[in-house]
Amino acid sequence: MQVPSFNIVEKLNSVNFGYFRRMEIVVSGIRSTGCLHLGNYFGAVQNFLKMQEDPAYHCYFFIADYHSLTTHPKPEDFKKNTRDVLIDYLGCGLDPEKAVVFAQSDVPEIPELYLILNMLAYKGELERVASFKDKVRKQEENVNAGLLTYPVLMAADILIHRAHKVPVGKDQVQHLEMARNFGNRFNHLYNAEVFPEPYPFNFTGAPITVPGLDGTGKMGKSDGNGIYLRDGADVIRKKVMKAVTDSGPTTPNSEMPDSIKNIFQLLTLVGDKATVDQYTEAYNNCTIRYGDLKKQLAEDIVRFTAPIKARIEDIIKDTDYQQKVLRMGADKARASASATLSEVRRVMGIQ
Ligand code: AQP
Repeated sequence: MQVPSFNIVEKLNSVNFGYFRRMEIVVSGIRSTGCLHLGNYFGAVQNFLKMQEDPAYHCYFFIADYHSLTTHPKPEDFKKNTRDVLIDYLGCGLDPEKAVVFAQSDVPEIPELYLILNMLAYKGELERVASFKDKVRKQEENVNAGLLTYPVLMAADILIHRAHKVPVGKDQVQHLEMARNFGNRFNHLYNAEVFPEPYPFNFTGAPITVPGLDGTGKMGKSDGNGIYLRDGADVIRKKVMKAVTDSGPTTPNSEMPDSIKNIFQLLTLVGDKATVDQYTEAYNNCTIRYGDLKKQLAEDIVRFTAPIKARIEDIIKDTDYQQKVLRMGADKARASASATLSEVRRVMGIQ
């Protein structure tokens, strides 16, 4: 593992942001393939909110709208999709005065770095990526090169700001390992310490996966199992009441099946400890009623998302503010990105 010494990191950061010297750079983004759900919130955004408040970090949070092109959105939807993620970010509490909030498509330095990193990424390793294999299974009629090189574009997103920490859910950990590989290969090939190694970050320790309630694994936009921050109370109640369960435990302290674990995991995220303990005890002594558990979970989700939803509704109306945030973010992101790209071009002999 090649970890740049503090002096190098300090020097690199001081190239971009003299006054942010000693801060760690944080970068993360969410694809504009739909509004944000609880998986995006607890896997990623919750950490963004804490990191933007922490003086140890200088944060870049972006809308990964180029990443959405793998599924060919209609031109008339492209900008709206970008705005939807922006609005949800702001509704969650991202503060453009504390973090750089920007759209990926406003920073042309990212695709240039992507092109360069593509020369260091090998077909075999890209084909082995779990998310690629998953997409090949799910959309076999559209296995385009953008899908294959998704981890390279993600590496460019991260390396362009020379990030140290990347708050992401568990599904992105493999991509991040590739970003480290590409950055290290670049440093090695050009005998230059341009890129520090970026690592996944989660305040709770290890990156998490928020499950869906259909018993099939992670909550996802394209899996049709999302509970969205914008969902109204009735929609949330309906979705939760449909959660997959079984006939209930018959022996005390029995192992929970995955579908029940998923309900408890969500309850742990949105509810209080006493409630989780109460239902765990009821499960363990076989008195649990899943209908009550689901009602509790639904009400806790409604309570949790209501203030976010209210802010989203206000921000939706304020298109000038949205525009202003994107413009300000683009300026700041480009300042950082162009400093990195100049260094990249210089060490490669391009300029
Ligand atoms: N279920 C999840 N649990 C924890 N973290 C999650 N993330 C997404 N779903 C979960 C995290 O959210 C960030 C954005 O990821 P993304 O842009 O790749 O979102 P996504 O993959 O579009 O989410 P979906 O909902 O799964 O979309 P589809 O279905 O289109 O692929 C990342 O940090 C991710 O870890």
